[in-house]
Amino acid sequence: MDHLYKADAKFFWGAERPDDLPPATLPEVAFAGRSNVGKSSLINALLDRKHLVRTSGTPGQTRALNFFNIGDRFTLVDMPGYGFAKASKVDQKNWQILLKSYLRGRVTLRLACVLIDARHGFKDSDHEMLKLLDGAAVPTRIVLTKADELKEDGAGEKLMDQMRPLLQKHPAAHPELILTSSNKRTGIDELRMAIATTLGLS
Ligand SMILES: Nc1nc2c(ncn2[C@@H]2O[C@H](COP(=O)(O)OP(=O)(O)OP(=O)(O)O)[C@@H](O)[C@H]2O)c(=O)[nH]1
Ligand SMILES: [Mg+2]
Repeated sequence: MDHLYKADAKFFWGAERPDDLPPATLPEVAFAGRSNVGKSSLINALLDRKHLVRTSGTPGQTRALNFFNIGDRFTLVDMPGYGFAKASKVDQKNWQILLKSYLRGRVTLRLACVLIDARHGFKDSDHEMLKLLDGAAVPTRIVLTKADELKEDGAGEKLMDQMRPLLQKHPAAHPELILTSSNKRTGIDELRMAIATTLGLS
């Protein structure tokens, strides 16, 4: 399975508008989540590259849908974050339109990974995203990020126990969560496996 992620990874398209998407060919996995939750970092960790995707401590770093071809077998899509209060109203509106139209209409989209900061749990904007994915019937995995920032032993397990019942309201969401840290590489193999299994790739 690991060779799937060790293949050549190439950025090939940045979409800033809904009418500017690349042709729908390979199966796609999209990474969504609030601004600064760690989407771009997690993609780098999955692919074992430090700087393939730009990351930043400043929220709102990723402004387009960025498409990466992974060994001509599948496509990873890094999305702009939502819930970024400091972005201008016009930018927020445009990103929303872009995210919605992509997630609702993309025939090759096989999996959405929705990232949640393990320190904060679900926010309203995350439930909105999950509702959108339910409506579009896009299989969804919830991925907790920044587990290395949890101070107490067992805090990750405790959070997952609290969140699991909330997932029952979201039919597109897989019932189990994945706890990760891109910094410490926790949960990366588990996420790799979940993606490969969903795409039917080995
Ligand atoms: N402690 C810790 N920090 C992380 C981890 N992953 C990402 N970060 C930090 O979180 C910040 C945001 O990371 P990004 O990967 O750029 O987040 P993003 O979700 O792509 O952000 P936007 O593109 O702005 O929506 C950076 O300062 C990262 O270094 C992690 O596993 N642990
Ligand atoms: Mg980003």
